[in-house]
Amino acid sequence: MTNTLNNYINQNKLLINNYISDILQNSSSELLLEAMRYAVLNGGKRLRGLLVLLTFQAVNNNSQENINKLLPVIAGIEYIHAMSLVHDDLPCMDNDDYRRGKPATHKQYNEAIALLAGDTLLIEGIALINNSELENNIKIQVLNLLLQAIGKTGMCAGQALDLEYTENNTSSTVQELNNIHQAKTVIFLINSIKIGALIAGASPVQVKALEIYGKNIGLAFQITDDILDIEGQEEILGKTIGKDIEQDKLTYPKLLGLEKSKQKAQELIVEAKDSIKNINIKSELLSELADYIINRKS
Ligand code: GRG
Repeated sequence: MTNTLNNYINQNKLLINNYISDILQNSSSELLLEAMRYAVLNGGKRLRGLLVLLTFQAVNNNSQENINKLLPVIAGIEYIHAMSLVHDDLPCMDNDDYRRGKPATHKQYNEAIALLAGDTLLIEGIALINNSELENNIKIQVLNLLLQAIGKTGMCAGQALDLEYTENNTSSTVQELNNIHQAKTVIFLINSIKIGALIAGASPVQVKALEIYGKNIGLAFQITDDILDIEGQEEILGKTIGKDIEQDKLTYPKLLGLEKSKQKAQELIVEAKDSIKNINIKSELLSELADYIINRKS
């Protein structure tokens, strides 16, 4: 990763984490609050939040102005991402004991509290955006993009398809796998980008190009996730590796092999970077982030 991107990520991750730590307070249940804070503040790359910020700033010519008005949106998105990880780790889902290098929330507390902490993060994530100071007309569009990314056409559907495949172990095609990845992971990444673009007042041409960027980095991100499950180092990745093979998950390496999967991810990143070259935005950091997506170790 370049120094510029590294500094950008570190500085803004700190901003996001401090903000979440400040606002995630007060619940009628101390235990619930503790589990929610554990789930959302226990590490993580903050990729979705950073995509909102990076896109907003790229469209706005790197302006530092108005970052504060984005923070509730970024935090809301990160709450919802964290809740998806908490639920994903539960025994009835992917059944993983570790997340972000620490015991999964249901291991640190118990399954019931983890379930409730996830539910509450989802509710509070939406509430954060609902109570933000965005203009009403923008706010409604932001909420719609978010809900579309996680509901019956998004993450929940993707997770259901994933579980269905694993249970039935039917033979599958790359197209079917792309549909699962698209719903489970990619739409959330695309819509985080679109949310940043929308708040920045991007033109329809810019939004379209950024959407193509998101689709490409999103799929490359998920393919890299599949590759890291085979080649990653557990202590850097922060979660159990080899789960996909153990559970006979449908993945890119399973369908194409490791080398072809890496090649595909690389091609997607080239396409992603090309798509945002000529749309009159400050695209350098978004381009660098695209490279980081496939070179990351965690
Ligand atoms: C949204 C209501 C609602 C329910 C969630 C459990 C579930 C339903 C969905 C699971 C979705 C899931 C876990 C997708 C995997 C996405 C993925 C690759 C996560 C890892 O993301 P990173 O690497 O994580 O950005 P960090 O830890 O860096 O934040």
